[in-house]
Amino acid sequence: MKVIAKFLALFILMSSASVTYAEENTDVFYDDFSGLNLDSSKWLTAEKNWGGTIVENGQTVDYNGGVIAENVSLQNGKLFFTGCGDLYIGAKRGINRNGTYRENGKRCGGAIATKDYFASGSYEISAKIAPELGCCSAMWTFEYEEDYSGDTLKVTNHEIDIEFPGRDENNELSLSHCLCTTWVGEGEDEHKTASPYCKNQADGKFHTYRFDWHTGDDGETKRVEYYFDDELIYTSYDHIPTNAGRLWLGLWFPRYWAGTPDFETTNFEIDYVKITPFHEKGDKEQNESYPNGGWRKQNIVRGDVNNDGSVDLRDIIMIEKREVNGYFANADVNDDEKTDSKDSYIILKSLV
Ligand SMILES: [Ca+2]
Ligand SMILES: [Ca+2]
Ligand SMILES: [Ca+2]
Repeated sequence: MKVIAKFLALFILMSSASVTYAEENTDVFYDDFSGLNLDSSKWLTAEKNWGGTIVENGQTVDYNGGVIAENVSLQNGKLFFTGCGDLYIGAKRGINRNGTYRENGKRCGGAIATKDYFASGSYEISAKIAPELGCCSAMWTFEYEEDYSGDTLKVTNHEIDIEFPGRDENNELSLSHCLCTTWVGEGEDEHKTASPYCKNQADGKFHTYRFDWHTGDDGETKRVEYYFDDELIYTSYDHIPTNAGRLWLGLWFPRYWAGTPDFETTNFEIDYVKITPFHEKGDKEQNESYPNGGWRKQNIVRGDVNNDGSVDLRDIIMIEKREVNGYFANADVNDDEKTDSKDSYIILKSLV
């Protein structure tokens, strides 16, 4: 009984602390990724494939295995995007562009996006990028429209990117450089990419990635300023988006410009995300053509092993009795492709 009373006291303390915080920050989006699961009131989990095709054994196939919900997990207050490389032989299966599952999980990553749309503002992400070449650690805003009213299809693509790896002075792949791109469309003359030097970002430490997006206002020129660890590394004044977009975070496998993923798995980790809107006059409403496509319909609920909608002791007992069956991803809360007492312990901790 003493232990329960202690847990109860701790629980009350924690709940009252979070209420105070929420009241002070009505306009700011913030998530520090505590708990076992993504906050589904804030985030969508992507399940889709992009990045082009290659010819393999005479067949045209998608180059990568897309992004899947199984590669998105929360542990110890961090959000993990797992990337499965060419040497991966585990149980996960990637997804093709046509929605079918692949034979293996190679070149398969994970991605999420905010449910809400944001325009001008300061976007700050504390992250530890994947230290491997062959995959891309990415943070980006995105708004996409297709207009069929004229003779030719007109695509609007308002986007701001932070992508690793970048390119060094000799055009070699580099994790000490970052691709910073601003977009308003998909044409060659509708985006601008720079690859500034930003010190070694694959040093195994968390760094703060921030961009201040100005859509234009009295005394504010349209521009995007990129700050890493509070140091200005680049400013773009060209092709600056104005339409509100979703903020995406993820790890994926580009076909030609990131290198070869000759590893089993790697991780892109996020500690927190904070968006502080500026509400500048240049902000425009979003008008996305496909806002509801490409998301995981039924979320994986980590810890809810028996899939009854709640995480409790019954779920822990199922793991201890090795009865996880069809809900493997729900039970494998630490994403090590095993279900054992390590998972039960994490779930137990989450209940107090
Ligand atoms: Ca955190
Ligand atoms: Ca349950
Ligand atoms: Ca596990």
